Amino acid sequence: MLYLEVTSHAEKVDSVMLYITVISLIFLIGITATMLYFVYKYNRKRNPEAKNIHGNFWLEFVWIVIPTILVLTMFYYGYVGYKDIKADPGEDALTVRAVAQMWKWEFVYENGKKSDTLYVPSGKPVRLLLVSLDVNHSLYIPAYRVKQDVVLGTTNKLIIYPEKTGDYDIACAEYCGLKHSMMYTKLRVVDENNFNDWYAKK
Ligand SMILES: [Cu+2]
Repeated sequence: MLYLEVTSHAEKVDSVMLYITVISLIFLIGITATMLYFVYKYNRKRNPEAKNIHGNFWLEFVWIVIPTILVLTMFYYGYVGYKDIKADPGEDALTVRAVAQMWKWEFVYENGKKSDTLYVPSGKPVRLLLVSLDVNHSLYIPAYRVKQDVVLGTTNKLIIYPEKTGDYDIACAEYCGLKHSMMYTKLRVVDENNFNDWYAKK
């Protein structure tokens, strides 16, 4: 790929993106070429009299079946990626409540620990429970290719699988007022020992 992917989910999302872009490009070039060819072939000088065509079963069959199959494959790959961030990872996952409010994030852990940075251990799934205290927000981690709305009155779920250690941006991706564009924080992925030390500290 063109740039480094930090999770296998990000890799999948980028592949789907590439797949859809390539199919769209092939159609763009094909349709434009056909259109130009028809403009040339059927202009008034060459074809002074218009002919009516009433139908062509096989042509219609092909242009319905091929796009349907292509769109279904796009849907399938999208669905596989969607399952990653929605299917519950089970007992050994770390659960963190992500609390959004104008214009900051707070992360609350199972032992009561609170942080404005999202600390997570690498190699362990994290179940984020997203809640809002005021208006709608959206938790967006560009490097992970995940984004989920944080809706007032509901608890939305987002599953992430941190792999490579490092710092990654977390942004708010739903316009939520004056300082929306400053509603940034970090996802900090550390190895398990470092995480346990941090987690145990008051
Ligand atoms: Cu926001």
